[in-house]
Amino acid sequence: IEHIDFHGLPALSLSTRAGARAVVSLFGGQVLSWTPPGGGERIYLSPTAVLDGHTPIRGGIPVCFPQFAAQGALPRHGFARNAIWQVETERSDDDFALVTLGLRDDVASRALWPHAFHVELGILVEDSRLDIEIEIENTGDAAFEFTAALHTYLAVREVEESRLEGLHGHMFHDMNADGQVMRESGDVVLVEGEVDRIYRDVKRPLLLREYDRSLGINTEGFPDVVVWNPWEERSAALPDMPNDGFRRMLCVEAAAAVVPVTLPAGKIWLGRQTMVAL
Ligand code: TA6
Repeated sequence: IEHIDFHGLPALSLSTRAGARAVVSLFGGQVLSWTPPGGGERIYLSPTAVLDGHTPIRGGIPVCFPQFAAQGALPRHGFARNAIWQVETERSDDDFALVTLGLRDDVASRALWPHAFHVELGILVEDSRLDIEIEIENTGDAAFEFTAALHTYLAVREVEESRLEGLHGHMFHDMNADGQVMRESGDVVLVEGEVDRIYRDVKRPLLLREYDRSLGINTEGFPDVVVWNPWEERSAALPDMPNDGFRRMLCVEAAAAVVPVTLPAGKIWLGRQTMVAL
């Protein structure tokens, strides 16, 4: 585990003897890169992402908390993605590297959201696996509600040739059609246009298949899966993504988005997303 400067942002580099590596920015508590041993990059980071330490970083794995998207009065996707996280623990061995980052309420967060909390984000690199665990603790004396997501931007060779398996039969809210509820009828989800969907109650593991590699995705605690690709027009309208950026990415996000989580005082909520490069 090394403390590095990533284009001006303080970051941690986690690596193993077998050659796995991940980069995590303290701004946002955001994974920016992950390469399993002997493999290519699995996380999309926009080449035109703004790395000024204020603007949310386009790409990587933004942490959306305490609000997913624009579901409430907070800034889009909450404030955790533009907060500075603290390093809480670092542990490593030849075979694994684990860091935990922490975020607590402060004057700025309380001005937006009047609750006391401690979020602990554990990032583990081991073998061909990247495991992210988020623990949200209510450190105040009254219950609060939140929505959250690990807004994972997966790197793909060519989005139109990628197939996402495991969502067949699931209900989803189509965010491109005013949240209309539909049932997934396909065996695989193919991206051939703008996609912004929240799949509910997903308990099965997912598999993202590409022509020469695959990625297994497992979650715990997060009931929903968000699948997002901005496609041509919206990608071109995003100032921090190249015009053809949408071809190189697919967001498959572990989320608690549809039904807010109510967390009583003193309690901890846990969510986990594990990705395995195949
Ligand atoms: O997770 C999907 C989504 O909520 C989309 O609606 C899309 O706008 C995306 O997130 C990116 O949001 P951002 O605020 O980072 O531009």
